[in-house]
Amino acid sequence: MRRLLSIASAGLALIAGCGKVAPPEPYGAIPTPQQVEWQKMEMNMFAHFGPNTFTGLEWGLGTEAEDIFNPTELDCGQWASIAKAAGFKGIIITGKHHDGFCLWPNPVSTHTVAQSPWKDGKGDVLKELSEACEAAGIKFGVYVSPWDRNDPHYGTPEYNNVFVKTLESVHDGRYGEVFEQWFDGANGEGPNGKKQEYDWPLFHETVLKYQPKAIMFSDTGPGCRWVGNESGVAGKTNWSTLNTKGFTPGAGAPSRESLNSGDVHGACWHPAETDVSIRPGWFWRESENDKVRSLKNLLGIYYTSVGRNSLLLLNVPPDNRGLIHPADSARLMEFKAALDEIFKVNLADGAKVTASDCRGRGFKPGNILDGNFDSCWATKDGINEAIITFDLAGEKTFNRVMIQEYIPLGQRVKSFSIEALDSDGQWKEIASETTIGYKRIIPVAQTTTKKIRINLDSFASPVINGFGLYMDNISDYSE
Ligand code: FUL
Repeated sequence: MRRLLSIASAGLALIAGCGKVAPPEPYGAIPTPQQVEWQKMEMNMFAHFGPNTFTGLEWGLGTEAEDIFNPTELDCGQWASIAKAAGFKGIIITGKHHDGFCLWPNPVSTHTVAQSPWKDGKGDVLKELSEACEAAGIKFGVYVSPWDRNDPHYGTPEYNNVFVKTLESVHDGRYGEVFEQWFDGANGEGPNGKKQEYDWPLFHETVLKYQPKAIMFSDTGPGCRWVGNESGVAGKTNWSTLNTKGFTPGAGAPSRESLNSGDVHGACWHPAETDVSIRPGWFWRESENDKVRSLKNLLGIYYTSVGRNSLLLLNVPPDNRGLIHPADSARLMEFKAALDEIFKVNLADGAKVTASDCRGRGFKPGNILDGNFDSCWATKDGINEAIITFDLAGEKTFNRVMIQEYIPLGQRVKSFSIEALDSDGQWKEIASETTIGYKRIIPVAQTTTKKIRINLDSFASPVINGFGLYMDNISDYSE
């Protein structure tokens, strides 16, 4: 019997030997499955809305009377359908900004929609927006500012408990799943002139207790990190890894450079989120209706955020009626139409893909073009430098090159260059870059060629799962 069993297991081993080879070991810090899903969202909408929408301030004082909040035509269904049509996968709303006013009836505050005349104090913006997002098939997220210029407890240890209760009333399930909690690091003075010592571990623990899948944004994650500026520009070198030991959000944050570029070999997977407003301010004001970013400006931001291994969080602030103003929605539709047009045809489709090395069955170079996120090309262990060649289906003309690393196994490529075969049969370098990550889109000079190749230098076997060549006739963006 024992002999039979060992023959059977030898047979199984043989069959296994003919199967797919094992994937490379993960390298360095790696994302959680939620972080991978979050990164795939690529573009989300930010919605700054609250008393400032009615006063024109950027930072409310906290002393605004509650009756200032009275949108006449609030329609979260309109926000959600515009966001969806614009290609955003989720909306993050300022449930509470620094002025402390809560867009939901927060039971531990007396400075909320419940004290406002809007819907006779029976309204709840978070409820309306979460339901509208669900109906539109996009995700719902919140910004809840720890800095509070209204709460009388702010500046005392008790405030941390009040803030925990505030978080609980957003995250306990009454608004369904919250995909992202946005923690602003701002830590100014409260009504009594004191600053607060935030209990970050307690805040994080509270969110995760109710929303274990939520991504938490701050200068130090733990889900994703601030990109270090509010102008829409991630670093050309952009590691999704960051060292956070000894740092805190806000005044104790890592340097802006670190936030912008991440840290090579950083201990934590904290990918960059690029938050930027479509208008000069974060909140809507009448005087800025004619200052909405141009289409070309938005496309530039797309390249410097999504195109640089970052998620784009574009702020589109609803107006004082509670609607997205036509100036913003029209621009968003132009933006979406332009992205659709630019990325409609992948000129690399149909190419014959070869590589200087292949890990084996299951990792063939052709996987790069199959459109499946989870199928990729990789080299054998120990082969960290490699060349992938795309023999295009005829001569193609393009000015954008897109490449993707399979991030569930970490961010592995440290540098790469792109070469195109010129009409004399010589390889000519058209780009030389550092990091790739989830997605990199490189603007290159307009190039016409039959063959293109990527030279990769990696910390461990490179693992590539996407590649594209595109012609952008709209943005004229270059670096
Ligand atoms: C900043 C805030 O102070 C701004 O008002 C805005 O909310 C921006 C997104 O984050 O830190």
